[in-house]
Amino acid sequence: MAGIPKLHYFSGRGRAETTRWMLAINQIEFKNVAIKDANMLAELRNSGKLPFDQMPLLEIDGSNLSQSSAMVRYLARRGNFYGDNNNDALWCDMIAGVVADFAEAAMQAAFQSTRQVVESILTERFNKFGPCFEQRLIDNGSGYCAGKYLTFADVLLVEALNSYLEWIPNLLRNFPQLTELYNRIMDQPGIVNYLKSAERYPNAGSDYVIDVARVLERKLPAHIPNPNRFIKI
Ligand SMILES: N[C@@H](CCC(=O)N[C@@H](CS)C(=O)NCC(=O)O)C(=O)O
Repeated sequence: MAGIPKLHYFSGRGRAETTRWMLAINQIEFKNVAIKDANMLAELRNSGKLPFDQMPLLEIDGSNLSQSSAMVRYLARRGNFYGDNNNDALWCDMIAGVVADFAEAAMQAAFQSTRQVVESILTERFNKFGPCFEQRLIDNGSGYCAGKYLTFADVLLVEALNSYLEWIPNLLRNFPQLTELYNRIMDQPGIVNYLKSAERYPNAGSDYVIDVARVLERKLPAHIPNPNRFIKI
């Protein structure tokens, strides 16, 4: 028996969050394993479970999965969230690619110096990509990004929008198709349950940034006091 899937990562959303949403849409129960310091990371590195020496790590179905994009696609195939044919799959992959570009700014938000900086970066990214996402939904005509049904592309897009909305709540006011998609995905039972569960981390703040620096023994952004505190000398 493989047991309940385990997701090893820092104590936050970061690059593990898309996998959590894909576990959620599949209604697969899972546990976060929070890596809290350099010793825990060293132990994980020595376990032989990280083929590329990176987190996140997803232990599922007796395998150790690396690379969040591979985890997402594994879970998309497992739950039939990859469309009906090659063309749907191509659109899923194209949208997953652009959503990764779009989502990066929200993932980096906690590392920025002020709220104004974050809002200005996110607004610029949304102004670039938001109209393309809206147009894609109009062109596809099914209410979803790719093919006729819900796919992992929809889940990734809504996960990214959810992060943006935490900073800019009225972001979607002139985007009716995106709003409809957003509400539809947010109403999925697995997503509803995940978002109110103990496995959902809050929007990252400076605590998360400090956590990451402590685990990786890296420099903090200059605006955080004592930025070299975790560097070994
Ligand atoms: N493309 C990878 C990126 C993985 C990645 O950069 N992981 C970072 C933490 S977010 C890491 O493990 N850094 C430590 C290291 O590379 O030594 C993914 O999405 O899984």
